[in-house]
Amino acid sequence: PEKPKSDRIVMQRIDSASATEPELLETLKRPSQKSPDAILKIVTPIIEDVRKNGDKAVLSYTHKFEKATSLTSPVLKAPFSKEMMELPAETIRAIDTSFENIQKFHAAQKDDKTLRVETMPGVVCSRFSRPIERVGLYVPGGTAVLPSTALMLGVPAMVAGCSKIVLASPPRADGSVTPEIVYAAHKVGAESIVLAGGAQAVAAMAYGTESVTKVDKILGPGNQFVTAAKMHVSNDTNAGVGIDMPAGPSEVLVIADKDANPAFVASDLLSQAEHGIDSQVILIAVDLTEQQLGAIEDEVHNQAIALPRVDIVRGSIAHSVSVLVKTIDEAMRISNEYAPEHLILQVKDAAKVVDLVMNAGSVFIGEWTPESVGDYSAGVNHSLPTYGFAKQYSGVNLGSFQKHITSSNLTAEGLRNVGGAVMQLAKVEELEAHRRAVEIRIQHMDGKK
Ligand code: HSO
Ligand code: ZN
Repeated sequence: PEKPKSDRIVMQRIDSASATEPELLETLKRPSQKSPDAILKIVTPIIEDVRKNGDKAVLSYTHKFEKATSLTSPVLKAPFSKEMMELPAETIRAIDTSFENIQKFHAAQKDDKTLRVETMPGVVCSRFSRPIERVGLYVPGGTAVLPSTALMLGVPAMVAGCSKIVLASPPRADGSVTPEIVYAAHKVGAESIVLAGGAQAVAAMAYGTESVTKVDKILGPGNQFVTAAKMHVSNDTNAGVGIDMPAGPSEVLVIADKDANPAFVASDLLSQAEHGIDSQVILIAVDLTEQQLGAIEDEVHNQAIALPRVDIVRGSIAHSVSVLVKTIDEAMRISNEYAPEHLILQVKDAAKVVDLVMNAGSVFIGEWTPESVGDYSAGVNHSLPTYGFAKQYSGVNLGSFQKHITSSNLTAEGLRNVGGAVMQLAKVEELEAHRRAVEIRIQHMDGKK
């Protein structure tokens, strides 16, 4: 029997031809997050507690929030036992295949050849990269287990050559970690798994405890508490810890024209919608007839009601939108303004449209490229900028685990060539010691002692 209309899982529509620009932007607004101040009020005392009381504090939060009351240590050290990573052969194969593809793609991002430029005769500037030594990788718990996130963070860390890889993930109520995550940790050569989630896990890795290794950078997605904690510790100059990027709820923007298969389009929208009720999915329909758009909407509804996570989907579809536009240029203008974490191009000559992409975390090109291949196994990273941060941030990549160090190396001739400019600017800035550091050497060359 037909479902009553009100039960229909359908995205709100907006027609760019009749809507004003502010109206359009208003509909494309991300679902609002809790006020950062409110969240900070909750996480700050937790962070302080862990900083002061170390393991004891971490354990007490894990007992309380994860109900893992049997845990006596917040850390599982490598080597991990075989029993902890017992998995069906097909899961092992899937993790291995994904691991290899992610490894290949991130290894190709290596730039370990030193970049060397002689800017003037005798003035050589170089740049080389070094791994960040100790990294902390946060793998969220919550409504889904995410071994894929352990791979997306761990594999590039391993490829970059980070010497200490620490994973953190909230344990299950029995105190254990899902075997998939342990196996991923084992494959990337993690030294330990911190059995904690939330702000307490972030604080433990930022400051270190009796048993948790202090790290230099914390990466990985998480809820608002994790994100607030990452921001807080990265602002504490005494912690000396960096973070990857601010994180918000997940999102996808699909651009579809009349060549697109409605069932494929719907399946991509729903893959993102099932992540969480705060996820947002946007469809930009390029010059579709009422019938074509209706076909996509029917697919969204029909596929959604068959999903185990249909209730989550209902939540996210409620703040999701279909935007009707006439041309691909208009679609891309809106997409670039929205700056989606994932951009899916289900349009004619999709590969050419990539030239128009200015802001996006990762692009999925053509009808045979669902987002899920990138989420798991193609080789690209799935830890991407959300909430519009694709305008200024890149997703996690090899460079996220490296520093670039520069060097200069001058000959006497080089110093003569560039010294005049240096001395003049030092004079302008009235920094006399700077000026003399050049002058003293030039006098020395000239034999004036
Ligand atoms: N789509 C998510 C990543 C993920 N999907 C993990 C499945 N597992 C990132 O936005
Ligand atoms: Zn996903």
